[in-house]
Formats: sequence, structure tokens, C-alpha cells
Amino acid sequence: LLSLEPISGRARVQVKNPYLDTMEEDILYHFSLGTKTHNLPEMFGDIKFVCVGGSSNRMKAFAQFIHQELEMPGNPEEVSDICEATDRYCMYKVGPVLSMSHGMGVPSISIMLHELIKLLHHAQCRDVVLFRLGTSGGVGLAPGTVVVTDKAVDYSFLAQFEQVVLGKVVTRSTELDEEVANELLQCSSELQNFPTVIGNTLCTHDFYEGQGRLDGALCSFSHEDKLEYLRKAYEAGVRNIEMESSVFAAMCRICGLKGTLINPWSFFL
Ligand code: R2B
Repeated sequence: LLSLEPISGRARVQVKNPYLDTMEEDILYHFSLGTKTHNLPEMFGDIKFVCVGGSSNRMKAFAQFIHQELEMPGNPEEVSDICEATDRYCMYKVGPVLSMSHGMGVPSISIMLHELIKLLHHAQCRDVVLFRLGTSGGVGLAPGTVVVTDKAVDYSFLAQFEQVVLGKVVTRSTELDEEVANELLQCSSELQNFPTVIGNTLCTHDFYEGQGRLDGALCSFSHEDKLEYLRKAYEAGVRNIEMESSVFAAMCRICGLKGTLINPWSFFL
């Protein structure tokens, strides 16, 4: 992963909001950071890799792992949470790597991405690559297989994310950066015990009925219905299912960020 060289000539992280420039102060509410209270360029200007995942403990462990891999000075056990003033998300910075949690589901990661993208913009970061290192359920793969997402698709297997804005549905593309996905596939071929494929990721809005599970509090379909849907998903190129990829892909794309999703097949559907 860390052998990925930043590709030169990429622009500064963009925000697509004309109002931001007119604001005297931008408060990143859920990070407990702000443009007046913190020197964001000094704190974050050297960031090149942002790795996000659902759980705060996992992203702390990831920061400690990166601390060791980069042979940073100091004790990896002592990495500190930059967002400790709020318990919404955690954030650790280790050299050029930011490790952050995003919670579960599209609404949670969406709030985090708005504030993260603004943070990277205010900090004047360039050449940033954003990774979601998450858990997922595999479709037609051996357990443990890692899926690098080609496209995030919705319930009808279309590469789009629908956001309701002022009562109207706005549809955004969820195609991801091919170059980064291929580079990751190449990295995985150099590692042992990490079978990796590139495939489509189905993003759902629910863990139980939304993913065809038979063990939720509600279940309105049969085992056969479930298998038929999963078969259709497989035929449409879906190799795993999770709950954040669509908004992640759509927002990275619009804001000119190289984004990729790396999800091990980690739970059963
Ligand atoms: C994968 O795991 C979580 C549900 O258990 C959810 O965040 C996801 O996408």
C-alpha cells in the first residue's frame, strides 16, 4: 500500500460549495476542529493517504500498525485521538497517513466525508488518496478474499448514488479510480495469503433485510428469493456487499480525490 507513489500534477482537494469561501469560520462539528481554532495547514498539510474504516478500535490499531511500518519515532501505543473532544469519530495522524473511523452506513460516513474533504481542502493537501478499509460480505468468493471495488452499485446494480437534496433526488456516479484499483491488485499479487479480486460492491442501506439476511427481526422473503437476488448480483459483477461504498465513491469523484475501497470478505450473508 505505502509503495503507492503520489501521482504528480493532481490538484488540491476540491470542495464544490461556493458558500465556503464567504464564511468567516468553518467549524467541523463532528471532528471538534475549526478553521479559527486550529491551524489546519500546519496540522494536516502533509497528508497523502487517508484510510477510513467503520470501527474506532480498528482504526486506532491500524494507526499503530502504520506507526510501526513507517518506523516513526515514539511509542505506537501512544498515538492520540485528534478528535477526542467528540466521540462521533476517531482520528489518528501518523506521518502522511490519516486513520479515521466513519461509523456504520451511508449517513454516518457521509457526514464524516463532508468534514474530511473540507479539512483536506482547508489544509491545502494535494495528491491525496483515500482508502476505505472495511468489512463486507462476499458474493461467490472464498471467505477471506479481498475485494478491491471497481464500481459501487445500488440495489438495482447501477453505478449511482441517489441523494435527496431539497426534496429532489440527485443522482451521482459511483465509478472509482481504475488506476489505484489496478495498482492495489498488483501489490496484492506480491503478497502471500491475500487472494484479491477487482469487482463491483453492492451498497445497501440496511444490514439485515437490505442484504438478504434471514436472521433480522423482520424477514419478508424466502431463502430461495435471497439466493436468486444474490445470483443476479453476481451476474451483474457484484463480488461483495457493504453499507458505505456508494456515497464514498460519489463524493471522491466529485471532489477530485483518488478513492478506493478494499474490503475483505469478513462476514456471512
Ligand atoms: C460493514 O460492516 C458494517 C455492518 O456490520 C457496515 O459498516 C459495513 O459496511
